[in-house]
Amino acid sequence: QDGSTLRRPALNTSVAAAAPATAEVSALRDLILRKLTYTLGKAASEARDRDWFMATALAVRDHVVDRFLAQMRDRPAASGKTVYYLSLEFLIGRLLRENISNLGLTEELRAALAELGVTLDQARLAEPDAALGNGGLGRLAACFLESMSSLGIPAFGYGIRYDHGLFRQIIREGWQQEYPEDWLTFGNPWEFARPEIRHRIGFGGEVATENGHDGEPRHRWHPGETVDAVAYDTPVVGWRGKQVNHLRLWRARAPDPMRLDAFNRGDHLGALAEQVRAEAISKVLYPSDDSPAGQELRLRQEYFFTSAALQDLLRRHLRAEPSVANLADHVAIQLNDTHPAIAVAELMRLLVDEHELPWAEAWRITCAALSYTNHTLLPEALETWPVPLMERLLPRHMQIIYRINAEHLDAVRAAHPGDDRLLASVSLIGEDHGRRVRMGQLAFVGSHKVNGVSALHTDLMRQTVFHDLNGLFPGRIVNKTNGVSFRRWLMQCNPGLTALLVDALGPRVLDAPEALAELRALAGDAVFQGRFAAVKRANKEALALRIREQIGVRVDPGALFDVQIKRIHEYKRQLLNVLQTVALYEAMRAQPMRDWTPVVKVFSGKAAPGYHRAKLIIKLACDVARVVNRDPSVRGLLKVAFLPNYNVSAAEVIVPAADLSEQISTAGMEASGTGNMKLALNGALTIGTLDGATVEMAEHIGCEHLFLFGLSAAEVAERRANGWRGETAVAASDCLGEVLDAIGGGVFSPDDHGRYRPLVDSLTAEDWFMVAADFDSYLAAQTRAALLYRDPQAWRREAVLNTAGMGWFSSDRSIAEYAGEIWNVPVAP
Ligand code: T68
Repeated sequence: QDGSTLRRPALNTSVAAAAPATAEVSALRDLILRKLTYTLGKAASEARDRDWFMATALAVRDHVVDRFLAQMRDRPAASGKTVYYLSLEFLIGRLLRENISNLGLTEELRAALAELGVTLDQARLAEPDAALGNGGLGRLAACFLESMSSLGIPAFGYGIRYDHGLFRQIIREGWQQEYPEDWLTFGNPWEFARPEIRHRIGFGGEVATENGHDGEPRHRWHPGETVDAVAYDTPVVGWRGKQVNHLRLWRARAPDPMRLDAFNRGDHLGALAEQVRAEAISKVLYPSDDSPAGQELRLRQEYFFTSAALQDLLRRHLRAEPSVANLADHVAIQLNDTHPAIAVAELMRLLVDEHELPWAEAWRITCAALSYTNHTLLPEALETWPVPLMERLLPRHMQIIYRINAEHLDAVRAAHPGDDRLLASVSLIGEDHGRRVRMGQLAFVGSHKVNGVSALHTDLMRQTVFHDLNGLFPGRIVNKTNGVSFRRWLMQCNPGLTALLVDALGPRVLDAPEALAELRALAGDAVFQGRFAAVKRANKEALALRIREQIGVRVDPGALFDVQIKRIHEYKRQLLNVLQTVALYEAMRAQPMRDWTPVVKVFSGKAAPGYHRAKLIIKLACDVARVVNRDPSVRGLLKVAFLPNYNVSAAEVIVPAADLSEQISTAGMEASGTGNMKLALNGALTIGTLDGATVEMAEHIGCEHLFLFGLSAAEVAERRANGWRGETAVAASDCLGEVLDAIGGGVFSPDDHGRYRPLVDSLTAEDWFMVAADFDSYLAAQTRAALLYRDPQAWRREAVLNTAGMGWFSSDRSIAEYAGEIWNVPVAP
C-alpha cells in the first residue's frame, strides 16, 4: 500500500539527463587531476575526499571565470543599473552541486570523477557548509543572489567574510552546546582573494569643521582608529550559467600588521593588540536571531561592511561616470534588514563630505538609491543603538543623523502642527530607554521603498511599528512576498521529484515554475500518484538512514514524517508540537492496541546561545524522545528525533523527505517563513496557522489542502489586549491539563522534577505565545492529518496538489517584483 511496493519508474534521476559527451568528460577529468597535482600538490593515490572536492571545485570555478570577469568589466547593458544587496548574512551552504547543476555540468562531472575512481557524492559531501547566517534572513539573501544571476540582473552581494560562521550545535544529554564552526580550515576553493581591493574604515576620533568655498561649513572626520576591509569574491552562478554575479565579502585587516617596536622590545602580545582588535570585526557571526546583540562589536561589524560596500560601489561608479551626481541612475542598494541601515548616514557622509555635493542633492540621491527590507516586528529585535555609543564610535554619522532628523521633524511639524505624540513616534531618536538611534526609522526615512516579506507582515507593518511613518509617507511601504530558489530547493535537493516533473510536464518546468499548476490534472491519477509516492519513499529512506547514523534512532520510512525544522524560538512554538507529542504518547499508552497512525516527529534547529527558554525547549524535546522511543507499549508507532546541528545541508536531506510541515507560529509573529515554501514545494502537507506567507500559500494551494488551525493574528492581538490567561484553555481542554501535569511533574525529567515547572507555569499564566490557547485546535488538526495519512490515495493527491500550488513561491518571482517596483531594473522575459 505504500510507495515501496509500487514499481519504481525507470527514471533518470538527474536533471541534465543526456549522456555526457566524452571529449568534455576527459577534459574535465584532466583539469581536476591538474588541480589536484599542481594546485593542491597531492598525488591521486594519496587524495582524500576533501582533496577531490577541492580539485573539483577549482576545476568548476575555471568554467565560470570568463563570465565572472565580464560582469566586472562590462557596464550592464539595457538599464546601466547594478543592484547592490547589502546583508550581514549570506547562508549559502554548499556550492558544488548548485554550481554544476546551474552550469549543466552534473553528468559530465559525475563521469569525469568516475574515471578517477571517485563518486560525485564523495566529493560533494566533503564540502563544508558556508554558514554565514542565522536562519531565514540569511538564506533568503542566498536565494536572492542566485535568482538575480538566473534572471540576468547585474548584482553584487556585499557582506562579511566571517572566519567562523554559525556555531556548531552539539546535543549533550539533551542540552545544546555551542562550538566554533571552522569552514575555512582547509581553504575555500570558490573565492578569489583580492588584496588589492581594499577600503579604509574609520572609527571614533573627531570631526573638524571648516568653512567651505560656498559659504557652507565643511565637515571632515578624523577617525581615531582605522581598519582595512579586504575583498574576497565568490562567483554566483545563475541557472543555465546565464550570468555570474559577485558575492563580495569583506575581511577586516589591521592597516599595520603589528607594532615592530613593541615586538622587538619583547612585548609580543602588545605588538599584536591592534591587529587583534581590528580583525575581531570579521571573526565570528553573531548568533543572535531576533534578539538584540546590543554590543559594540556588532555595531562595528555593521558599519564596517556597509562603509566598505558604499566606498566600493562609488569607486566602481566613478570608473564609468564623471561624477556621483547620477549615482541613483546606476545603482540600486537594498538593505537587508536594519543591519546595514547606517548606510543612510554613510552615503550622505561620502557624498557631502568627500564628494562635496550640496546636502539637498545628496539627500535626493541617497533616498533614490536606497531601499529597505524589514524582516521582523518583534519589538526586542528592532535595532536601536545608544546615542553615547554612536557619538563615540561614529561621531560624524551622529551629526548627520541629527541633521536628517531635524529636517524630518521640521517637515512633520509643518504638516501636523502641535502633534507631539506624532513627533516622538517618528523621530529617529527614541527616548524610552535612554536616548537611542532607531535604525528602522533611519532606514525608513532614507529609503524610497520599504518592504515587508509577506502580505500579512506588510499589513502589520503599516498597522503597528511603522503606522505613523506610513501616514507621513503613504505608498512607501510595499509588499514583496519571499520566495525560494527552485534550483536548490527542488532540482538539486530532490532530483527524483525533478525527474518526475520533467517527465510529466516537460523540461519547460525547469524554467517556468508556473507550469507546476498543470500537475493539478494529475493529482487524482493513480499511476502518477504512485510515482510521486515512490520518490517520497526513497527520500524518506535516506532520511531514516541519516537519523539512525546521527542519533541511533530507528524509524519506519512508512510512518508519517512530521517535521519542524527552523530556529528554536518561543514564537515558532516547538513547545506546542512537543505538547501534542506528549498528548499522543499518553493516548497510545492508554489504548495501546488501537490502530494508531505511525508517526515520526522530527525536530531540528538551533537556539541562540543566551536564550535559555529555547534551550530548555530543546532539552524537553530530547527528554520526551528518550522516554517515548524506549517505551515498548507504543510499539514503535511513535518516534521522536531531535537532529543536532541543523544547517542548509541538513535541510536539503530533510525537506524532500517530509510528509507534514509544521508552520505553527503564533499568528502575527512569523514575518514570512521560507521553510514553509520549501517543504510544500517538495510535497509536504502543511499543518499551520494563518501567519506569514503561509496565508498566501493557502490561497495558492487552496486552504482545504492545508491543515489550518488556531487563532488569527487579530484574535491573538485581541486576547493579549484583554489580559488572556492560559488557565482558561487548560480548564476547557480534555487533555491539556494532563499533558502539563506530566511535563511539569517530572515524568520526562525524573532526574530533576522541577526542570519544566517554569515552562508550564508560563503557559497557564500569561501564555504570551498562545500555546495553551491554540492547543486543542492544533490537536484536532493533527488528528485530521493522521487520519488522512491512513488513506494513501487521498494523502498523495493532497501532496501533489501542494507541489502544484507552489509555482508562485519561486525567488525568481520575488526578485522580478523587486526589480520592477523597487529597483527599476529591467528583467529579460
Ligand atoms: C526571518 N528573520 C523571519 N532573522 O523570522 C522569517 N534577526 O519569518 C522570514 O521568512 C525570514 O527572515 C526572511 O524574510 C530572520 O531570520 C534573523 O536571522 C536575524 C539575524 C540577526 C538579527 C536578527
